[in-house]
Amino acid sequence: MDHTNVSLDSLILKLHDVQGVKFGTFKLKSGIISPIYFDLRVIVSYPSLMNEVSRLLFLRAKEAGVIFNSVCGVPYTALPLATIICSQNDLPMLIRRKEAKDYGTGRMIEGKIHPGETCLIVEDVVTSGSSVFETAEVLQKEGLKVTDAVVLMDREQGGRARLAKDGITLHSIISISKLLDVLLEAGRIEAEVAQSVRRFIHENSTFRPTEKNGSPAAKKPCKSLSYEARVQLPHIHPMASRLLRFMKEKQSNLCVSADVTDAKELLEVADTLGPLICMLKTHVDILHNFTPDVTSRLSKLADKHSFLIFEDRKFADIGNTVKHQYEGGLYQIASWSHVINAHAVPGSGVVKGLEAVGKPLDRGCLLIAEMSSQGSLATGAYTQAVVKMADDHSDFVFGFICGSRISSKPEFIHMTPGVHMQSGGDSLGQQYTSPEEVICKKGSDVIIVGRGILAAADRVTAAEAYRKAGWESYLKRLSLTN
Ligand code: S5P
Repeated sequence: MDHTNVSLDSLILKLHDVQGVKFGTFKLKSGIISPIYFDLRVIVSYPSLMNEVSRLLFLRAKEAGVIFNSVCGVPYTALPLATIICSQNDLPMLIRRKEAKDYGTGRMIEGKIHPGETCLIVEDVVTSGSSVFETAEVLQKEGLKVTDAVVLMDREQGGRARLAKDGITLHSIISISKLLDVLLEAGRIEAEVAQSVRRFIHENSTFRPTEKNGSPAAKKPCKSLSYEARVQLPHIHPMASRLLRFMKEKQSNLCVSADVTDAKELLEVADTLGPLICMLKTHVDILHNFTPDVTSRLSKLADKHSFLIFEDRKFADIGNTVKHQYEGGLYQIASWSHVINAHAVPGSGVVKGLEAVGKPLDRGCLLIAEMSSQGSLATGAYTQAVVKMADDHSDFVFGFICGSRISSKPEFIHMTPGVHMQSGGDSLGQQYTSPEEVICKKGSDVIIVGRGILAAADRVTAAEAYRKAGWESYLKRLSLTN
C-alpha cells in the first residue's frame, strides 16, 4: 500500500469521526430522500484536517499534470481550502463573490485577473457539477480559462460527465465507492447501509453521458497522451489521425504559415521546408499571380513531402454563402486544401455549410476559438461556446486555432499561431509566444510560425530550429505528465 492510500483511508475515517459524512434519512434541497449526507463545512474546526485535505487536493492536481496559474475555491466551504493551497504553494488566488457588490467596481471576482491564464477550481463535494460550472462561468466571463477542477468528494452522480461536456476535467480525491469500502472495512457501517447508498447513487444520477468516447484512452487528458497513442483513439477524425501520423513520422509539430505574395516563392517554401513540417498554411488570396496551377503543384508537393495543406480562409458567413466560398469562386479551396478554418460567430450554420462541401471530400475543419492578436474578443464564454460547437460537429471539426489547450478531449488537435523564438509582436497587434510555452506549458499540439521563419536569412535553418524546439517541448511535456 502506498503512502497516499494509507493517508486516504485515515482521511476518510477522520471525516467520519467529525461527522463530515452521515448515514440515515436526509431530505435534500431537491426534496429527494438520501441515505447519505455530507456536511464538509465542519472541517474548518479541525486545522490538521484542513491542512491534510488541502495538501491532497494540490497533490491531485499535480499528479494529473494540470497546468494552471491561479486557484479559485467554490464559495463557501472550498474558500479556506483554496487559501491554504495558495498560501502553502505560493500561488495567486482568486475569490469568487456570490453576489456582485452594489458599490465600487461591481466585480464578481476579487484578485488580479490576467485574461488568457488558466484558473484551477477547488471544491469540497461535487454532485451534479453545477456549482463548479457556475464558478467556471464567472471566471470565463473575465477572460480566464478553466480546464480542470479538483474536489475532495465525488458523489458519482454525473458531475464528472456533465463537467467534461463543458470542457472541464474533474479530479477527485475520494469517490463514494472508496468511501463506502473504507468505512465498511473499518466496521463503521453495515453492509446493508453501503448497499442502499450504492443503489441510491446509481438511481439518482443527474447526468447520463451520451458522448461516444467512453474508452479508457479517450478519458486520459491529451497532454499525457503521445501523438501516436492519439492516432489509435476509436473516435479520432481521419484528418486528425493523418496529421498525428505525419507529426510522429517527421518528428515535427511545426506548421509553417507561408504568407508570401508570389506564387513561385510559395512553391519554393513548400518544397524546401516540406520535409520539416507537418502542415503548410496558406493565404492564397494574397498571391498577386494566383493560377489554378499553383494549387495543383502545391498538392503534389504535399504528397511528396507528407504534409497537409491548410488554407487559412477563416470562413465567417451564413452557411449558404460559405458553401459557395469554399467550393467555388476563383480559388476552389475545397478541391485542394485538406484543412480549412472558420469563425464560430455566425453560429453552427457556418459549420453545416462547410461540412456539406468538405465532408464528401474527406476534408476537416478547425474552429477559431482564440486569437493571438491583442484585444481579441474570442475569450471566455465565447471560447467555451466554440468548444461546444466543435463537440457537436466532431464529424467535420477536428480541432481548434487557440492559444492553449481548451478541450480535454484528446481527439481534438490544438493549433497555436503567434509563435516566435523572440518574445514581442508586431506593430499591428500580433503577440508572440515561444514554442516551449505553447507546447509544454499551454498544452497545445502544433505551432504555427510565419515570420519567425520567413523573415530569416536562411529559412531552412530557421524552420529546423522551430521544428526542433517544438518537438523537444512536446517530449518534455510527455515526460512531465507521465
Ligand atoms: O489568431 C490568429 C489566427 C491565425 S490563423 N493569429 C494568427 O496570427 N493567425 C495566422 O497565423 C495569421 O493570419 C498569419 O498567417 C499567421 C501568423 O504569422 P506570423 O508571421 O505572425 O507568425
